[in-house]
Amino acid sequence: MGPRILVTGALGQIGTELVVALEAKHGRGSVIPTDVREAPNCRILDVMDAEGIISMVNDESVTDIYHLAALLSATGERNPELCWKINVEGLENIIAAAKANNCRIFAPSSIAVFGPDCPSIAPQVTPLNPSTVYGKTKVVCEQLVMTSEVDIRGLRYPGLISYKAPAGGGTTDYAVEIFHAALSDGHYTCFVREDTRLPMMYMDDAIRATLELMEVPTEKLGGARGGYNIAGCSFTVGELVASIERHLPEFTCTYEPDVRQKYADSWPNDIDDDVARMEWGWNPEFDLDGMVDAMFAGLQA
Ligand code: NAD
Ligand code: AKB
Repeated sequence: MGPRILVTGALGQIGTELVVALEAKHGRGSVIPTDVREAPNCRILDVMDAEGIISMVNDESVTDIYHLAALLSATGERNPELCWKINVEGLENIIAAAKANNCRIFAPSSIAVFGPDCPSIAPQVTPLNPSTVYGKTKVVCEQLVMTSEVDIRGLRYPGLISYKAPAGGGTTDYAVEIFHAALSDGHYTCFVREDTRLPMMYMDDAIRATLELMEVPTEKLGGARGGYNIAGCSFTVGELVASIERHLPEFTCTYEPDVRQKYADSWPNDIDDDVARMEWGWNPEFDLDGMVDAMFAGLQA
């Protein structure tokens, strides 16, 4: 018997690509995509519905849960109570169902766990004092991962860049929106300053990291299991614009920072991912230009 894989939040930016990758790896019938929103080939599952999760896990003999349902930073700051409920209580509900059925869980964390007191290159182990509610929920989720008796693993994803699904209400969304605006209008008005530097990653690297982490035998994973730092490429918006101009020399970008500038400023510039590299061989493939080339190839195809 192969795995039976439940994916929550499957219609989001990551789920759209992770479901396809899991189906390619384990077979189409092995994956059960779910979301609170309706869509073809996706079952309705609200992660606030504790009983509903237990029933689905039981009825479908689920062995692995990829728990992607969450509210991201910008949406979360607008709805702090809902963000806490969906992110923290949602994970608690998933853990309860997994415990009763001996399932493994993948529960992603974020660079949002770091706060303004973090060094500009974030170490794996450092005080976690985020200033956003979203970041606080991710710190609590990492603690839940480490204190539950279930096999749960997490990655501190950087801002993820992809073309197959829109970004889901985060601060790093500008690095996705800019490509669509560049191709449709030749211009983008960016909501953070030109010199804003954040850790980012192309989606293919993020999906590969996720699949690789879930392959590692439990005994090989250390204290970073709740959220391994993984680095992709780190760049300023100005550097991103320059890379886009290699494809579109006429492209222009202007800057009108809004409240999301504050969240971006509270996060580190880059990530030290030595622990992930040493413990399970993490190695990113996409640098800034490689990511930009892949985005243009994907969007123009
Ligand atoms: P997203 O916002 O694109 O997708 C989240 C999905 O969850 C949506 O399809 C939404 O409909 C669904 N959802 C919301 N409330 C729900 C509920 N109550 N029950 C079930 N589903 C619900 O998010 P994403 O970018 O795919 O992120 C997935 C995970 O990865 C989240 O935990 C996020 O914090 C983390 N992460 C993402 C990024 C990134 O840049 N995308 C970076 C760091 C961490
Ligand atoms: C966001 O900007 O909220 C997300 C994240 C880095 O967690 N992309």
